Amino acid sequence: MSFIRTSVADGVGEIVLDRPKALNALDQTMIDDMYSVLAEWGDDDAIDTVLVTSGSERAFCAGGDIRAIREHAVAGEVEAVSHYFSSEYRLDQLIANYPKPYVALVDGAAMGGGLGISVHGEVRVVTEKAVIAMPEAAIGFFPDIGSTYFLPRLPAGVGMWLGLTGARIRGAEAVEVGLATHFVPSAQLPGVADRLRSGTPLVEVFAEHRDPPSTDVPLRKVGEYFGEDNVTAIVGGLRGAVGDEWAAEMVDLIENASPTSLWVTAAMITAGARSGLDECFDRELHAAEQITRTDDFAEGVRAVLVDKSRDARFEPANLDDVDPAVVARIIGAR
Ligand code: QUE
Repeated sequence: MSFIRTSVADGVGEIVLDRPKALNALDQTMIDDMYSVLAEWGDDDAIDTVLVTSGSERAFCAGGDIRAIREHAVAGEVEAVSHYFSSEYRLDQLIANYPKPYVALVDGAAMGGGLGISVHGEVRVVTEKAVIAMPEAAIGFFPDIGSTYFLPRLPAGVGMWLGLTGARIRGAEAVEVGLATHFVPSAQLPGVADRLRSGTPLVEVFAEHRDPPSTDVPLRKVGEYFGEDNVTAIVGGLRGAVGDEWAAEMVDLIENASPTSLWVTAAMITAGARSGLDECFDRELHAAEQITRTDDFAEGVRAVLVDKSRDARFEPANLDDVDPAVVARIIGAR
């Protein structure tokens, strides 16, 4: 049994993510299978373009196999945890440096690891059904999959906003902030996919899909509130915005997250702004190995994904009580 399907026709290699019961969350076998086929296709002259799609109506890919990682971490199986993240990030790096066009069609949820196998590609097509987020701080983890490279390169404050709040954005918004490259209405996506599969040049396929619908991403507010590196200052600014409903919603989202994760997230995004992609992945691997050993990670995954009770009790419970030395140890002094 395999959770990806592959096919080749007319110069196009297609990978269909097919683990619908887990919203296509990437388990170790999917990562290994995707890496092998992409490595092979990269050198195959019969393949000009790679297309990645989902066999699920609801999701492109919900993330990593976080429940399995939690089990390994709780059992002290640190090698399995390291192996998982190093192979996931190696796959993302292969996609980031892919020698031919890599096209992801995102017509449902794409979160965490799902962004790792789409955003690093050259072409990211989204629809109005795309739901995009980096929600890891709520499970005692942090935005990884190379996002510490691409988040700080989005418009002012957007990366910090998405990383700290886990806010969900839709397809048109993803194009507006630069996470996606093309918007296609969901009803037209099957036609676009078929034209891509028949080898129609990308410029031709997307010629009539140049303008995404307008959005109401509050870019001005995002820049104002999230345009700094200090989590306490960001939350202080949001709390001080009396009468601003949007700011209050963002405070609620942030309060749902692990305080330690919030500090780690902000520090990783800040550091990533001045690092190349490889350095970001190295830093993320170190941080992922460290943070998965914490009680907050076991507790956050329990509350959100295992029991689904959403009642995580993080320790410390307040941002101001997080020990900077703990954060420094997680991100690694480099
Ligand atoms: C943060 C995450 C993930 C998440 C929720 C978060 C994640 C992930 C899933 C997920 C969702 C549904 C499934 C599944 C996994 O949710 O990485 O198997 O059926 O994979 O707040 O990082």
